[in-house]
Amino acid sequence: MGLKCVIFDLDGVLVDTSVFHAKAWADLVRGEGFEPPVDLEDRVKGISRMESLKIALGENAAEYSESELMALADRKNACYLEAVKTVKTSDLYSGARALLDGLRMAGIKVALGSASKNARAVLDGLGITADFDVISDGTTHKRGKPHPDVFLGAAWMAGATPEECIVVEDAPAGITAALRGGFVAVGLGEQDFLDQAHIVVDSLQALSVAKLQALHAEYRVPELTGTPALPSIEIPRTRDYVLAKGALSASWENLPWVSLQPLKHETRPVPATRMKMQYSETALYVLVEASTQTLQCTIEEDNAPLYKEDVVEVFVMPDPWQRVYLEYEVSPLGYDLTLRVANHMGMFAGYQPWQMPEEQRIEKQVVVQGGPAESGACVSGWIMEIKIPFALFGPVAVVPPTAGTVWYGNVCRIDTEEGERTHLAWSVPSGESFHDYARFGELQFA
Ligand code: B16
Ligand code: MG
Repeated sequence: MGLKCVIFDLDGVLVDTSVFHAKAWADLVRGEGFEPPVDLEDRVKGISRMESLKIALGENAAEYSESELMALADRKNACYLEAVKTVKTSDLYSGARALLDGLRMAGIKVALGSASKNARAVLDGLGITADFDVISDGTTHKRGKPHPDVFLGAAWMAGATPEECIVVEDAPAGITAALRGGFVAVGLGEQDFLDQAHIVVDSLQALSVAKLQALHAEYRVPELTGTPALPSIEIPRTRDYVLAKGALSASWENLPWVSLQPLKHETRPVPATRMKMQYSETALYVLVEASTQTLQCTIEEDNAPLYKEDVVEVFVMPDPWQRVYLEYEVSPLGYDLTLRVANHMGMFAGYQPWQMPEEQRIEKQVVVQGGPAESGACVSGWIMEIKIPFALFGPVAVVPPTAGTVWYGNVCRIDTEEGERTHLAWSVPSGESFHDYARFGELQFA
């Protein structure tokens, strides 16, 4: 399967309009009597207009109503559009013209994947609108990066799957979006800033059609071919309830099960494992049914390394930008471990115990089926139901989520039989670690 389409980000990849965005935001914020963050330009790259405004205002955003914020965004946009009027053909980055021509001659589609609602005005100024087979931008997709929407839309319009495309991006949020969508991601800029990318180059001049084809062949993820890039689960709303010992809530009954898959290196028979989710005004509920033959669970205390034995692990990451997520582990005996993980693409700030006041505590119940709840016992499986209060995420997300909110997460499991460990996940990571948050699935609150 060859390279069918190259998707270019706009601001910072084809032209240096990032400075226009940053200046317009800084002028606006100073006009309001505040000082913008020093790293404003980097932080708004690829981020949608309203999210960028909140970054520019910082905690001062709380002083404004929604309609006032909209008015501020409109004012910034008017200034930005004034600046964009000056964009001309000679502003096109070096190497762009040759690359666009080369792709055209090679029959590879050229797409734009920009979060900007003003992308067409910029392309027109640069005189390159006709070079694009497909334009996917902020006018066609509401959610900006790090959501993969604009890239998935570009691939779809180009008649290609994500695995047949390459994304070229200058912003960390854009690289995350590309990886989330299952694309090969080429970073344009500095290695340290874009370390998530498959490869980073410092100029478009370093890219040619042959080089892009070689990168695509090297980094595309063959096992994703023909499958949706990332799973998503629609989480229905239910009334709030307290877990009842030994009895499951009737609200689970009509919800469909979703299966966990083995990680790609598994060769042994895979124990059937499935899960469901629902949410209330106050909490996310997760139900997991895990079949097994024998239990491996010698640890009999909370906050211990449960992942060394049979375990179910639930990951919840409300906001990919925060790079902080919940990891909650439960053993078949009902012992648990609650961790707050700060992870920037494999750079961990340790695994910190999540110290919770009472109202943030995760409720759980575990039932072993077909045998006694003890390590070494022959059983048929175990069921775990948990209730994760949204209050837990207060510091890292807007809570509670409401209809339309999208968070990210995963449900994983390790099962041990005769000393061999089998790893399963709802959203299969690209490597062996469950901490591949760029490949967490979408939790869609209905
Ligand atoms: P607008 P890209 C992004 O474009 C910019 O990098 C980002 O700074 C801007 O806030 C966003 O577009 C929305 O732009 O206000 O013009 O709709 O990098 O995805 O091409
Ligand atoms: Mg950009």
